[in-house]
Amino acid sequence: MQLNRKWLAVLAALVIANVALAGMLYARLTASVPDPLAPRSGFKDGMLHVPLFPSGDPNTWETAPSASARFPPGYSLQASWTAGRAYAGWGGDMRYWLKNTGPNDIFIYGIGLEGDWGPSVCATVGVTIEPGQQKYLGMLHFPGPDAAGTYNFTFKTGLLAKGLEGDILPMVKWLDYGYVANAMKPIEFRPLAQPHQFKERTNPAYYFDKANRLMNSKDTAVLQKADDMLARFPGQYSIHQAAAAFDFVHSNITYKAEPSGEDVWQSPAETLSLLTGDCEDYTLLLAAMITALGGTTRFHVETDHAFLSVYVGTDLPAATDALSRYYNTKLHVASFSDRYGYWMTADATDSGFLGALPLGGEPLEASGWGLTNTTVHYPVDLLPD
Ligand SMILES: [Ca+2]
Repeated sequence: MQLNRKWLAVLAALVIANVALAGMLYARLTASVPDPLAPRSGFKDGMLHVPLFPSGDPNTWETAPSASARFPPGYSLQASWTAGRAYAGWGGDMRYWLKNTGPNDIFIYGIGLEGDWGPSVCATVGVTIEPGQQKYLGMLHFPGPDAAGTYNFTFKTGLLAKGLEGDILPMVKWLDYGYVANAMKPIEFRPLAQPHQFKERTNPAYYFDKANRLMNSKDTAVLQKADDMLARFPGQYSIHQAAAAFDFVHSNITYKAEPSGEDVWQSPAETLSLLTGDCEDYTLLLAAMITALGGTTRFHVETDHAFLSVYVGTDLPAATDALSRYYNTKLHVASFSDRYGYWMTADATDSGFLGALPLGGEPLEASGWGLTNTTVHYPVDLLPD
């Protein structure tokens, strides 16, 4: 009996101690887990930098040889291209490469696209392609039809071919073949979308802290890459430099999906050394390069995706025109706007150019565009470090 009472007392003491401990733990847990979506204060006036919008053509094309041949030397070409998502009422874009599969040098002075839905767009270029070589010729942006559906287009190439003429003293002569067309190809234009509801929070603590901690624009490897952009586009921070940074990340980083359930964010330096990554890694690297060049960017979190936007100030038409000169084609761009001005979308993981619709962004039936495949949108200001 005595023993039982003793045990009961011990048990009671243990229960009390447990309850007290649980209470302390609860108090500690609730006190130390702040709301991960609590807003951080982001940009302040004077922190943002507008890029320059150079008025010149930043592309350096070769001069076309004069055409004086009397006999056709012959040529053989193989075209390849990548196309972005195309929408009725908005348009689409294609990047274009050409391989010289014949025995003679060729010179390409123009590329064009003709669609059976109406438009005909072309761009002046100047590129020599030797036998066996493949070269990038640039991008064409084209308007879309009014109605969604499958249409056909023809790619056109303005070309000269080189040959030798004369028996005793053979001379190099070029023949102008004009614009030659390849076979008709199908292209699908998607319909305009309906607006979509999602939760929006600006600068939520969890993402703000993580993205700002990792985005280091002072890293040596990042600065070196930024210097490469500056060598090609010297001078003050310009939209051409931002586009060159976009093109670098878009073309040189290989997409590597993470095992399901994992979500490791690489620093820009890590991504530069691995040359692989997924969406947030592409986004942080591009952010660091543009910040190193002197620009201002914002990180956008969606349900299963992340992309960047680049601050371009208040004159969106001037920004679009300068960017169109860089890409050598008249662009249709997507942007966000806020009290500071416009933020051009920059989804280097998924889109073909700076200003293209990001993954999950679609043109809307009413007007403009919107995010249509996400339940959240968290814009995160990336403060210069
Ligand atoms: Ca990752």
